[in-house]
Amino acid sequence: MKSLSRWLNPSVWGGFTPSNGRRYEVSPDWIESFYRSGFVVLDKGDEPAADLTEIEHEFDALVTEPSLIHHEYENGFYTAVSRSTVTTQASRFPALSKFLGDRRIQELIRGYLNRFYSDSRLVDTTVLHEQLDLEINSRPGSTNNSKWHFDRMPSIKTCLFLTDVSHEPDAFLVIPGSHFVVRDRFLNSLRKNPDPLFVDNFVDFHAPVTPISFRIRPGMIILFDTLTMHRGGVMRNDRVRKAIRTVTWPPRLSAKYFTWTPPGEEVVPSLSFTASHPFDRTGQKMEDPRHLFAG
Ligand SMILES: O=C(O)CCC(=O)C(=O)O
Ligand SMILES: [Fe+2]
Repeated sequence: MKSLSRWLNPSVWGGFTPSNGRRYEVSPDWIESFYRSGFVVLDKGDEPAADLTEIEHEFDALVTEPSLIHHEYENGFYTAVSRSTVTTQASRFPALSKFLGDRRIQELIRGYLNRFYSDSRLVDTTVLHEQLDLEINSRPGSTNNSKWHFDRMPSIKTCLFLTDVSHEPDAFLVIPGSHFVVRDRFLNSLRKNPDPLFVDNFVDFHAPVTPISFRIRPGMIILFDTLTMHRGGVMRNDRVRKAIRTVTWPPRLSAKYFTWTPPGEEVVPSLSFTASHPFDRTGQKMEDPRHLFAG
């Protein structure tokens, strides 16, 4: 890899944009950078994080909401919420609804997906931010996702960090361009078994790699293609890390999604790795036929 700086396209971003008509242009450069690296960063810079306090209150209400299912891990707590739970109660969750309605983020996701589908109607009808994963880590040690991996359910995740984890040097890491390497492997696996839950997605590298490690400030947003190799950091102390990750599933798992056009310059890293799935898959099954490989 020549230089890391060409992967980074941090864009100063001034808060959520109202969805009521004002037109937002997302620069084609951002989408190109997203396509080539597998992620894009929206950094608020030093601006006061106006909406963040509100979002954190709404986050706290959802993670203690008795009607939702909460999961507790060794070093974390996690609640999955559907988009409609938030948007049908927009008066209870106004700040989260505004975040979900942010035009610039929506255009980035659609612009990105359009690079992988020739029929834009598929992308136009995709439900953006269909699920929200709310996670709290509060103890030192590994989080639930601290090993290098790519996700078995391909998606675009929009991560919004609510608390200051800039003191954690490795709060979140990605390997730029690795999504192109993973796409080929993924497609080969799906051709043998159309169920993505059987893809081996934890990665052991045979040689050192050069990841990007983010210094994460509150309000920072990282969008990433979950086929990009990534991992959460290891918490060094007991300060709280609160993060929202929205999940946008691609419209259809077809070969089209996994075959890519070369980005025009040498941006695909050479990665030598073995993939495995070191956890028990008994009882796991696709709930939704959309997520099965359609060939
Ligand atoms: O930030 C993290 O903990 C990693 C999250 C992750 O692996 C994921 O959301 O797919
Ligand atoms: Fe992941």
